Amino acid sequence: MQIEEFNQKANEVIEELKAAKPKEAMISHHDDADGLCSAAITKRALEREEIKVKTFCLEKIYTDVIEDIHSKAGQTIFYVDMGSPHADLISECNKGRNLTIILDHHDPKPSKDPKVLDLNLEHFGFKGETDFSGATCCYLFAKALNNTNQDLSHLALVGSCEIPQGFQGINKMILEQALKNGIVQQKSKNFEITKFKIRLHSLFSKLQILGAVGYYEGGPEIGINACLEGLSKDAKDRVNALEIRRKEANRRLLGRLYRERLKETRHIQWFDAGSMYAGMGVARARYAFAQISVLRQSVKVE
Ligand SMILES: [Mn+2]
Repeated sequence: MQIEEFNQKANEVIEELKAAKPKEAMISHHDDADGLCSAAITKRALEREEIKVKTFCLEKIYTDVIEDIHSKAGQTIFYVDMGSPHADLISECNKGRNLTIILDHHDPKPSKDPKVLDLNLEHFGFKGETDFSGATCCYLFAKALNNTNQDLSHLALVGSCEIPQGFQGINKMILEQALKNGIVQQKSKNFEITKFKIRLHSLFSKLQILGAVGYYEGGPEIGINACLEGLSKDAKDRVNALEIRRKEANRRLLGRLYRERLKETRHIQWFDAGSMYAGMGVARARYAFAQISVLRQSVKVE
């Protein structure tokens, strides 16, 4: 079975991790809901092993950031919901200096450094577009590390809400187990996280806003905390404020778009959003493009 091959490889990685006896680890994670869930699962799992954790949110992989992270030696570094497509670059920067563990679902490049270990389930025959998310990969790693981490299964499911086809393959198994353990409950057509009384998709959409729109103002940390402790009143207020700001920026963008039309070259159509999305991280561009593609179906996103 493919999943057994994953578990075997995960156990080897866990042995390396335990042999390194790290006091602390760094988790680099993506800024969307899946990235936040991935970071939350990995953080809690490592803290349960008495490893202190620093999280580091990235909207994408920047070469100079990777070079900087790996310039030091003797660290324990995780890349979650990111890293696989850059396993070659990470290997080049690492040069055997740091134990680096990748838990991701994006199309992987091969690692060239024996200290850069990629547990992407694509290496075991699963499809990262439909069968599992970054959070699923983190969850399976966490469960292999310690079975008590099964109580984090809701986060694998929240992160997997980014998969349009729903819970399939490994995710379907995780959902069934989570229902059996009472971690989630069926509420008509939806699933609710039992201890937080919030639907999986509802937490997902709030995390999308916290991570991407709130990127420069502590949104990712608030989101990770909400994954582990539930959504506090403060976190809810923050989501609402960010959502209002995002809608306002989109409204202004659409207004200008109608007035100025898209500029066109042969292959791309583009529009300068100026500073309308200032302070929101690269999410601004994604939201802008998403809006534009609704308007103009012919526009290519990114
Ligand atoms: Mn993802």
